[in-house]
Formats: sequence, C-alpha cells, structure tokens
Amino acid sequence: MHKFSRRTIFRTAFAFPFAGLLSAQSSEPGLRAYAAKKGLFFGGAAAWPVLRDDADYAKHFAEECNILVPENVLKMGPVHPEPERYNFEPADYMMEFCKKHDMQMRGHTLVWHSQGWPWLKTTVSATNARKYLEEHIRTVAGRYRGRMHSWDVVNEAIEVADGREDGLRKTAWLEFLGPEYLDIAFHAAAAADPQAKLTYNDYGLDYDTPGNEKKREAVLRLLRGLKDRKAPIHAFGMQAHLDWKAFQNFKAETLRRFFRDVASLGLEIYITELDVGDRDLPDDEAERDKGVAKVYEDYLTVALEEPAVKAVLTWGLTDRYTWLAGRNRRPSGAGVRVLPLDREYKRKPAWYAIARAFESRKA
Ligand code: 9MR
Repeated sequence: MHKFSRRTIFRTAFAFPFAGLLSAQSSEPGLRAYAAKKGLFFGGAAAWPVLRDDADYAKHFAEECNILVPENVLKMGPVHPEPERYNFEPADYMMEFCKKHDMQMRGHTLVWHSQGWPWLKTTVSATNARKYLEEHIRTVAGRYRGRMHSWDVVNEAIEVADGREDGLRKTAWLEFLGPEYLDIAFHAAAAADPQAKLTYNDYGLDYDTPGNEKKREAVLRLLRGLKDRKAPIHAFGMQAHLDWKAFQNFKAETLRRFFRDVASLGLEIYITELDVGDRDLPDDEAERDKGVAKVYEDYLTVALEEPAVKAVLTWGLTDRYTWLAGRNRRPSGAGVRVLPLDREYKRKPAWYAIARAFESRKA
C-alpha cells in the first residue's frame, strides 16, 4: 500500500483546484489506494482494443484502479456473435491484465436488451429461449468461474414508460419467458460461478424527480421479488450516469433513503458507471472542471455514507475515450471533460473530488 496523507490530498486539491499544473503526477498514489484504505474498490470501464494497444491507457488503469469492467466485450452480441461461436479473446486479455496488476474484474453483462445477439431474431423463440439463455450464461460466466468479483447478471430490466404494472421493460426475453427470465438468469449465473457477487444493474435513479422516484420503486420491487423468491442476488449496481445540469435535482436524503432500502434487502451496492455530463457548462475548462468535480464530490460523499456501498467505478477513466464524447458534443468542437483524467491522462479536479469523497468515508 502506498503511503499518503489526508493532508496532502486536501492541500493539493485546494492549492491548485483546477490545474493541469499538478498533473505531472506525482508520487501521489492512484485512486485505488484511497479506496483500498477504506476496504473499497475504485475502478473504470476499459475499452477494447485500447487497453491492449495504448500503453499509457493501460498504465493509468493499473495505477488508478483495483477493479476493472470491460465496457463492451462481454455483452451478449460481442461475446457470442453466432449461436456456436464465442469471442473470449478480449475479455481473456482483460482478465490476465487484472491478474497481473492485482485488480479485480467485474463482468458486464449477461442479459441486456441492447447490443444483443445478432442472431436472436432468426434463431431464438419462446420454445428454445430458456435453453439458449442458460447455455449463454453457463458458458460465459463459467469461463471465468471463481475469478470474477461480480457479474451484472441483468442490466436495465426496468422501463416504466413501457407501461407495465411491474415496470418491466418490454424485451425479447420478457416476451419469450415472462418475468421469470430474471430468476432463470440469476440461477444460471450462480450455478456457473458460485463465488461472483451477482448484481442487478440500472440507471435513471439518482434524482429527486417523479420519474426517478417511479423507477426507484420499480427497481425495489424487482429486487424484493428476487429476494422473496430466493433467487441468488447479492448486489445492486447503481449506474450513476450523472449530468451537471440535471444534478440540480439531486437531493441527498433521497439517495440515502434509496440506498438504505436496497441495503435493507441484504444487498451490497456498487456505483458501476459513474460519469458527469458537462454539456450545459461553459467551454472554459477551469469552470467546467470545477462544475463537474462538484457533482462527483457531492454525489459520492453521500453515496459513500452508506456502508453497503463497496465499489465505485467510472464509465471510462479518461476524457480521451468516453461514450459521452458523442452525446455531449459542443458547438465549439471542444472535447468533453467528464471523467477523472483528461485526454492526456492528467488528473483533473474530478480526480481530487473522488479522492476526497473516499477520504470522507467512515472506516
Ligand atoms: O459505453 C458503451 C458504448 O460504447 C456502447 O456503444 C453502448 C451500447 O452497447 O453501451 C455503452 O455502455 C452502456 C452500458 O453498457 C450500460 N449502461 C449505459 C452505458 C452507456 O450507454
């Protein structure tokens, strides 16, 4: 474990709040050390083949993270492009990378309505859906048996706007198998990897708005249902795709209450896909970085009050590679500044904000 003091981090962050100045980087340890000091994980979503081909990117993952999640390569389509063919090469590489750098790995995701099998429509039907789903989970989760920290078994199964009483999203899996597809997936995952923490992961739950409240209710219903039916579920993944403007709707007590409700079901909580959209902040970098950092700090400080929260992962690590580059494009052409490291891998105010939030966690 690296040595670092609480004073250093506060001093540094406040002395040079927005500066790339500091980013010559220092002997300061990575965020993984701040997390580990509290028995927690910090990590990021890694892109493929960037992790293999960009040595700087890889170096910063190893330095900052004690957990990694593949951004895309374990999704149903990428990992299982044809009924009889799997592509494990990228995820195998990432697993080796994790081992080499003393990091854990999360799997994302066994069941999702998006980026599914290209062959779903032509091959899968109500009569064979269960067989295909179980086989997929057995093969993918089974390959990494005993080596995954956790698996997002089901991702984003709630869509209140789809109009069902139970809030379930209308997907092919629901159509073929009914709501039982959730239980089928969790049981198959537990059989394939009895050690991994099996997780339900979702977004749109962060704010004190009627829409988010409805979705929180539906997610709690889903989690409670799984627990009542004795499905093997161990954790809830809070994606936390935040946005600077939308964050005006954040209310600490609402998040606290939701996390308490989830924790009372006996589940761990992971912040799985954190980032902070900067679309409505001005072009000026210092101002933007300050606004984004404040959202990271305000959110995480509250989230980390909840003892059930065990891990924080950002969706990406550097502004050089982020899905928000497309979504938060600005008229000026200036690049987004939404993650802890900038395009040149320098630590931004958001990095210090995350470090301070870890420091605020009660041991
Ligand atoms: O960041 C991911 C992007 O590269 C993919 O094109 C997209 C579709 O598969 O998924 C993005 O990641 C999503 C994650 O898997 C689930 N939660 C929302 C994320 C951002 O869209």
